[in-house]
Amino acid sequence: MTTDGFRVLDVKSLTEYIKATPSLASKLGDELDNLEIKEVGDGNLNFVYIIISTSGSLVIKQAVPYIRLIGESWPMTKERSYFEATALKRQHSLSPNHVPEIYHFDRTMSLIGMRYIEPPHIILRKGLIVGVEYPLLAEHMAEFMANTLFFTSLLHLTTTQHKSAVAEFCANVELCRLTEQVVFSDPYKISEFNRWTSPYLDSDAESIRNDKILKLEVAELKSKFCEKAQALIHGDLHTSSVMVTKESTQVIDPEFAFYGPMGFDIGAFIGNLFLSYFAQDGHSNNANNRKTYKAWIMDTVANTWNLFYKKFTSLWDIHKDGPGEAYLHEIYKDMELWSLVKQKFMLDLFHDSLGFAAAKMIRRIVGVAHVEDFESINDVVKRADCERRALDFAKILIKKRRNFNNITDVISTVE
Ligand code: ADP
Ligand code: SR1
Ligand code: MG
Ligand code: MG
Repeated sequence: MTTDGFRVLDVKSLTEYIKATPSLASKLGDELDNLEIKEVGDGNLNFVYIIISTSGSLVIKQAVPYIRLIGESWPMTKERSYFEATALKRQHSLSPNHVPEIYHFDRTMSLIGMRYIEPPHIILRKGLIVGVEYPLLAEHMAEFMANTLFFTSLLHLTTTQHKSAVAEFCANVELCRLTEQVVFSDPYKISEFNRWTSPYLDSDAESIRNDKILKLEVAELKSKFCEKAQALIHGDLHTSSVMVTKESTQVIDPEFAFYGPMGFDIGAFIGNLFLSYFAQDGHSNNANNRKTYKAWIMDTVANTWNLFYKKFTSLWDIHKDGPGEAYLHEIYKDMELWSLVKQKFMLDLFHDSLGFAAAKMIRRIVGVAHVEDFESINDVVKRADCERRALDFAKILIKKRRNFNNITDVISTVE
């Protein structure tokens, strides 16, 4: 027990905790004698337990005061749990079909109780590695992003509402600083935390550190990440933050949430689909060359952006004379001007999304935290080839992003 009342729970103490917490016990039908408890945390930061009784189930997620992937040598505030709980509640209210319900939050214990997203749901990244198609993924992710980003932005909020929400999430400083470091800084300098498929990518990593134009573009993206409080973003929307079946899509793990640039979420998701695309050649074999699957991934990238565009602009149209203070109806009601405003906003957002997508790709290949898409390719030469192609594409994407006017042109470049 620490002086602040926090203690790390284990299977035994978790049972006692649940017994003493009516909001959790009731989700298990108050059948607490033979609980099945399993720690399943495979993420980088926290501990996650699945708890099943004869009449119910739930998930408990507890933050510890360090980064699990690294260990106690890299301390990290456990207050991240507060921001995760607050964001989960807000996102669940805005996109109830795609965000699990929260049952309980204990700030002292940095502990969240939430819905168990039951099998056959699996982590999307794992489905992409084995080559499963998810026909509704793009539609669902577009809906999640359109709802959570539109309704928390100045397109829907007054500046007073927006400022107070920005202020609350401003305190998620340590998690933002972690992203600033591992996404926008470390990959571009020598850092003890960086790693890559060495020696095959040694010169690729070095050329990233020496690429002046690339570093100029990354500085612009970093400044947007730090300064553009556009909407409540998830902040870590990669393919391991999404659980799926063919019919259902659930977004988890928003502990990095804060008011930041919308393109950071769209880019994280699309960038991780690109990573999966480039990893496919490492998973192909004689029985399946993954060609059809790669085409499906590219369709999903295109559909995600196009459906997001449609849903987001349609929310904007519906609420054009609502409380949002960014573009007051009185000033922008002229049809031609209204159309120009939307076109410009969406094109800027598209370019931001492409830039962030590329930055997120680069960090996963030469930074501290890698992705299973590549790590599970056992043949290192093959893996390095896949990673190099992904890096080369990401560099083009960052540098040339403003030349793209639509997602089809981006996909032609990938292919
Ligand atoms: P971290 O913040 O450490 O990355 P995550 O929230 O991503 O933790 O959770 C880690 C793992 O726990 C996920 O990959 C998933 O397998 C499992 N998990 C997390 N939340 C749930 C949930 N609500 N239902 C089912 N499994 C979950
Ligand atoms: C030490 S960096 C750990 C990474 O894992 C999280 O999921 C975030 O992506 C973070 O950058
Ligand atoms: Mg996670
Ligand atoms: Mg997390």
